[in-house]
Amino acid sequence: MRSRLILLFVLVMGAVLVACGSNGTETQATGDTVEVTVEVTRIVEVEVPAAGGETGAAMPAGDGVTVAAVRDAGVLKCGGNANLVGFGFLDPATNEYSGFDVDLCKAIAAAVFGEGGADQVEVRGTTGTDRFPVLQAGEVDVLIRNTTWTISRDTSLGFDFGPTTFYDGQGMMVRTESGIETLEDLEGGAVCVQAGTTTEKNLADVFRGLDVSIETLTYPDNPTTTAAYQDGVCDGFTTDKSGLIATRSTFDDPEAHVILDATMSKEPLGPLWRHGDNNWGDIVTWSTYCTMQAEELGITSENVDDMLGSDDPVVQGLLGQGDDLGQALNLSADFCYQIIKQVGNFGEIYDRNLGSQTNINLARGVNDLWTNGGLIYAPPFR
Ligand SMILES: N[C@@H](CCC(=O)N[C@@H](CS)C(=O)NCC(=O)O)C(=O)O
Repeated sequence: MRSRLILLFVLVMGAVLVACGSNGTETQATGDTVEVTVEVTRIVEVEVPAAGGETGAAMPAGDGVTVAAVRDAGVLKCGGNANLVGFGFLDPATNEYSGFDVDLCKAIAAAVFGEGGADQVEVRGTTGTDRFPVLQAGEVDVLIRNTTWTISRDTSLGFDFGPTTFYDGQGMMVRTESGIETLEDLEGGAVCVQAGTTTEKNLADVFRGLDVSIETLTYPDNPTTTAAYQDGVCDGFTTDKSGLIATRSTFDDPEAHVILDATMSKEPLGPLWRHGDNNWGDIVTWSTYCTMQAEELGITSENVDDMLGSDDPVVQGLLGQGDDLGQALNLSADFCYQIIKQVGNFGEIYDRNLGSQTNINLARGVNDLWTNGGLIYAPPFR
C-alpha cells in the first residue's frame, strides 16, 4: 500500500480547570480550584493512505461534512452499478440509471433536498474493483451497488454500512443441458467470476472445502463475465443469486440456464459511506429505514397525502407531524414523507425494480417484512 506521512501542527488553546493540590506541573496554585489558559503546540503524525483495492483506508469524514457538501453541490453523488439490470443499470438509449439501488439513492436525496429532491442524484457507475477507491477518494457520497457488508470493508477499508436492503447469498449458474446438478458435479470444470468481489474469495474457500478442483477465470465486470459464460468458456457462472437471476433475465433463452440450489455464502447487501461522519450515517440509515417502516404501516406514494390526516401517533411521527424527528438528523421534519411521496415505500421500490411485473420476477423471500416472516425490520421511529 502506498502511503505518505504528513505533519499536522495542531494549536490547542483552551481554558482548563486544574485541581489544586495535584502533583502535576500545570499549576502552582495552592488555594481552591483555579482556571488557567494553556497554549499547546503538538506535532501529530498522520498516515494518509492511498486509495486502492481492498487494502486502502479512507480518511475519516467529520460529522456533518458530507451532508454539507451534498447541499453545497446541490446533488447527491451516488456510487452505483451500470451493468446489473434491476439493481443498477445505465440504459444506453436514455442514458438514465434505474434499479432498486438507484431508487434508494433517490430516497436519500429526497430526504436531504425535500420537494423534487429525488431527481437531484448523480449516479456514477463503478465496477467491483473501483467502487471502494471511488468512495474512499470522496468522489461519491454514498455507495449503493449490491455491495456485501463484511468486517474488513467496514473496518480496514474505513467505511460504515447502513441497513441491509437485500439479503443475498452466492449461487452458481450452469447450462441446463450440462446435466450439472450440484457444485461437486463441476469437478475439473471452469467457473467465471468477477474480480474484486466477495464472490471470488468465497468460490475458492467453498471448493477447497468440498475438495473439488475447478479452474477459476476472472473478469473485470458483469458484461465480460457473462459473455465468457455465454461463449462456453466456463461451465459455471458464479455471483450473488440476485445477480444471477437478474442477468439470466436478459438472456435470449433464460430457460437454457439453471441456478443450482446450493447457497455458498451470506451476502448482506446495503449502502456504505466513509467512516466517521455519524450524521451522514444517520441520514442514510434512517432514510433507508423510512422506506421499510412505511411499508409496514401500509403508507405508499399513492396514499401518503391521505395518511397525513391519520390520528395514529406512529403514522404521524413517521410523516413529521408529531415530534420533529428530522431536526437531530440535520433534515426537515417531513424527510420521510418526502421519501415516500417521491420514491415510495420499500415494497413499492422492490416491486418496481425486481417484482413480478418485471422480467426479473424475484420473490421477496427473506427480503419480505418481518411481519410476513422475512428479515426486513425497521427500528421504531420514536
Ligand atoms: N456482493 C458482492 C458481489 C457484487 C458484484 O460486483 N456483483 C457483480 C456480478 S452481478 C456485479 O454487480 N457486476 C456488475 C459490473 O461491475 O459489471 C460484493 O460486494 O463483492
